[in-house]
Amino acid sequence: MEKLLEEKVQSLYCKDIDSCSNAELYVALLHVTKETIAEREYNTGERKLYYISAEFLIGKLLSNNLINLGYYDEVNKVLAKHGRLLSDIEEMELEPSLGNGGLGRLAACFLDSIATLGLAGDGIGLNYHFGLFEQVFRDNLQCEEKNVWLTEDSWLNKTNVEFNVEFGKGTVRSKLYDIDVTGYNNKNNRLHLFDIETIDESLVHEGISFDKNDFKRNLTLFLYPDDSDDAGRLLRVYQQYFMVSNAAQLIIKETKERGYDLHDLDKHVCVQINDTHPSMVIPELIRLLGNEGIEFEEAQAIVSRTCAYTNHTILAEALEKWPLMYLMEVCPKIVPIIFKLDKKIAKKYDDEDLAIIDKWDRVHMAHMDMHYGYSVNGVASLHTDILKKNELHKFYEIYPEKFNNKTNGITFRRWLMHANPELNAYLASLIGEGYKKDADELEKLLAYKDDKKVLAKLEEIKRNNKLELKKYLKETQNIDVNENSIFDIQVKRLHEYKRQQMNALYIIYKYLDIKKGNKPTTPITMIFGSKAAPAYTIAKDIIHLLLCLQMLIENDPEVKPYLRVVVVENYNVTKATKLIPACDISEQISLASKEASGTGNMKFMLNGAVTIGTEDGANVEIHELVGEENIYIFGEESDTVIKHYENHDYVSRSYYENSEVIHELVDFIVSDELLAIGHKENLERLYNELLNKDWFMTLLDIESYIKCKETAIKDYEDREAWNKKSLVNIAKAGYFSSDRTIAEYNRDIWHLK
Ligand code: 26V
Repeated sequence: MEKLLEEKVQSLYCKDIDSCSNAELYVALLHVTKETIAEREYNTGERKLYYISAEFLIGKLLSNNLINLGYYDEVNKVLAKHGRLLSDIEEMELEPSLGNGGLGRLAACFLDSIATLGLAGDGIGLNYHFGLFEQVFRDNLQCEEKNVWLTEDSWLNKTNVEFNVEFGKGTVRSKLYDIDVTGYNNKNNRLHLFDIETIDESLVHEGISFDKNDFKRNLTLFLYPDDSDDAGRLLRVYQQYFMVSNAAQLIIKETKERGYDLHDLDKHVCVQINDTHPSMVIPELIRLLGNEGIEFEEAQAIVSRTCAYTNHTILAEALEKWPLMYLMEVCPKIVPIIFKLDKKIAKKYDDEDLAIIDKWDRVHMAHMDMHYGYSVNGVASLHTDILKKNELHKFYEIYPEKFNNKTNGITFRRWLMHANPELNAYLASLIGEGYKKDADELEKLLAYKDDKKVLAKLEEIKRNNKLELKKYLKETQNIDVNENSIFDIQVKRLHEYKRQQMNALYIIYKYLDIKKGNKPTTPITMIFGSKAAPAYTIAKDIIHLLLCLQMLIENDPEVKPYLRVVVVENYNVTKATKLIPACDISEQISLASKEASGTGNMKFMLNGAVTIGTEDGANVEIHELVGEENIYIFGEESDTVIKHYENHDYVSRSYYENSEVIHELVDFIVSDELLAIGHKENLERLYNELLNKDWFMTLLDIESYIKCKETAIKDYEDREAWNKKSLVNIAKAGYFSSDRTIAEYNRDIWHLK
């Protein structure tokens, strides 16, 4: 590697390594790594998977590719010889933000595991030029800016593949860019990102605003543009049809090139539909098979044996239903096919709840997937149970054999080996390298659960990671945190169901308690990171409250030594890799039944954080694995919550009126102290929301949450006992390797050889 790098900097800049800037070294390393990747083979197989997803939150790729190629340690050494750090060079890489959160990051972890397991499987998505917005705080409010990530030197490879995509109002020419996906000690796959030839970045004016009507120039500018107005929603349909039409054309082209008969498509191709964004691939594939001379009934049967659907949410508002009018404008050619698919169902089942097109002429994308795909899976055991029992019960009754669970996972290459090199090295020295290929081997760590030396070492590693984070927060946000405090972290998208507002109420509780003279033995640092959708008003108000609390405490010398609030700006994959290894308490406090799985919960556990959480999503499985004494569970369970919704009997105001504590905490949102810092309009709106709506039942669980968190904080004082909990969490995290998840997808759904 040293020689390759020396030659590269020579040829690019006529310099030696020592005289290169970090930016130059990054570009040189990018080229060397890409060339090394190009020397490896691609996975092939009788049957090939296409994982279609509107989001692939891949994060920076340099370190991960080096890990997967087996050059990570070597490159670190070479750079160290020249007095340089790979972590500094990595700072030069721009992070693509091609995803919103969990769903997109899951797709990225899956690509890593698919390649690592040696399976032939490519991703298909869109090449958003600015991805998800960059979050900037101004005046304690979230503002949005475009996120630039495309530069001349990048991981994208140009290809010669181009297709026509016909919309109702004209045809666009697509262009395909590929990013190679490296398997860990294995061959490569590809991430295919489609773009349009006529894209025009100059359409973007201030922040993230742009002309939403000109689809020939704006189609791939942003990920999920603001869907609070019709133009935004319509553009989303344009993006979706563009994605699946390209996907279907690519699948047919490659299948022919591989020498197979399209009548046998399902024997050689398998399509995983990641949430409903790519659902139109079903009618589009049927249409294209029709063009190839296969009549409708047969084409439909072939496609139904090819496509499988993953559901990622039970939130009704997140299940896509597109007005037929939109589809007629965007993709008129598949509308007759959707009609036919709907008619077949209507003939068989006289039940509006099962219809594809409802009486308001809305097309239910998930219904199309369930009727015309061969597999429907949820993403955690509780989630799949709720789908079967409640949300999708009628579909489960007619297609019980299609339903299955695939509990999510995360790639340990990024979330342990890259994010936490010190822990990774220590684990390898204790239990050998085996866990890197077989994550279950992490359980070998349990043999050391009473070993004082090991427990002390885990504590030392955690402290070093806190010091690293402290340095980073100082450099990036000029905030000085106390490395000897408890790091309590909630990082995830901002949504009311995730209940960051409940955590904010805890901060208020603690603040007032300290003011009363009850000082915590160990100081607490509450860290948040989250983006709110630009049009999601209450979510933005919650960010405002957190920023106001941060400011209130920063300016209060009485409280500051004991309690701090840090709101990290622009939370993304890069920041996650710095935050997660430094965490003591992992906040997973969604309203039970609402978080399909969560994957941050798994990343924290793997890095030795102890979870405080509800019995929701994959928390339930974490709880089962680590046992009662190694997790802090609170709050009402999903059955109770679901009943509250069914009976419409949750009234937040009565909790407020019946509890002095709750009363005091909620009132503080509009106290003189906070109004002096924040905006009346935002704080009052949030206050009223909690009192009059509180759709996600914050006040139902707040008291049990406070009690539980106080117990956790008290338990932290016995450091050895705490370190033991941390050890058990690491040891039991093996189940959440995405290698396990992908092996299950392959065993039960894909059947790739
Ligand atoms: C989408 C929307 C769109 C409209 C308004 C509100 C709303 C709320 C949530 C969503 C989520 C869409 C799907 C999604 O991202 N699901 C996440 O998938 C992760 C990977 O399976 C999983 O870990 C998370 O629990 C789940 O929320």
